[in-house]
Amino acid sequence: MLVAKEMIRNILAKREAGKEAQSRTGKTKPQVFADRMTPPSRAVIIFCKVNGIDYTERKVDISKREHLTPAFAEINPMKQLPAIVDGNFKLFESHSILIYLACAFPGVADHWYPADHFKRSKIHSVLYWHHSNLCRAADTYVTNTTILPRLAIHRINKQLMKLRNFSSHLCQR
Ligand SMILES: N[C@@H](CCC(=O)N[C@@H](CS)C(=O)NCC(=O)O)C(=O)O
Repeated sequence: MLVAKEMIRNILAKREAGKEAQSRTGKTKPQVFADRMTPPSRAVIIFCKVNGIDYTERKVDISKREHLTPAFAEINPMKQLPAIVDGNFKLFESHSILIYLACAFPGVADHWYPADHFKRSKIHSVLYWHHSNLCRAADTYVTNTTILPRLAIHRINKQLMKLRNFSSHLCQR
């Protein structure tokens, strides 16, 4: 319990230091286009919060397919979340965004994206591994256990509705 409190205190202190550095250096406030339902959006938001990056969150509701609108395609032509706009600079892909934030914002501690190229390569290897392995495996799991079964139920209900309409039509004859 004490350890947890100490960790929270440290995180809050770093957040404050980050915000202070951002305002002192006049660094712009990035806009984060995200839907918290999606893991890479959460990664970017958590990174901003932990490092005290002052940002504006722009919700793009993936369940309403807002990421497929022409307006969002102006932000990310790949029509995926997350994406950021910092001044007139636009960026998509969560790992690239995390690296950009670590480099561009003054309050981010070196350990997130170390200047030392040996240490930095270790960060790259974990990021690449994450996209090619953990991310893909988690995506397959969610698709098979949540998305596809829901789609299947929706289809079954649609067919049942057709059958019901047809049978009531038969009864009227
Ligand atoms: N590798 C990308 C993955 C982006 C991605 O696939 N985002 C999903 C949400 S988790 C999305 O926008 N899906 C909507 C679509 O592809 O139509 C990243 O890390 O940013």
